[in-house]
Amino acid sequence: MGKGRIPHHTEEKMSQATAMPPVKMYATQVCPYCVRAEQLLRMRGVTHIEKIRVDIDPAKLDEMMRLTGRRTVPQIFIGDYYVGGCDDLHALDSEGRLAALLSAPDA
Ligand SMILES: N[C@@H](CCC(=O)N[C@@H](CS)C(=O)NCC(=O)O)C(=O)O
Repeated sequence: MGKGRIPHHTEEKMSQATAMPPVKMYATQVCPYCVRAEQLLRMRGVTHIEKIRVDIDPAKLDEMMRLTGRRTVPQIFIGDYYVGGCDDLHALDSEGRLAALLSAPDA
């Protein structure tokens, strides 16, 4: 690392913090749909996903069901915007609306 440079991972977090709303995903450890959703988010430039593990925290499962009315994972939020699950995320992307959401300062 060059003199005066900040570590790469810190730069990533900072650039996302200024350019993107936070991305939150309710998930379980074994979950192919969560992996698929995460892959798409990464492809669209998301460097940090706050993962909330509903399989190890029943209170978080309750919270997820209260907020979304659903019990499957993933359940994804971009800022305050509720996206839905993996299929919903892909649909949003196909409609060309995901990039706009990710670039909104406060979705
Ligand atoms: N159509 C949903 C499917 C999600 C799904 O089936 N997730 C699995 C885990 S990968 C799940 O939550 N299964 C538990 C259940 O169906 O109750 C999506 O796109 O998110």
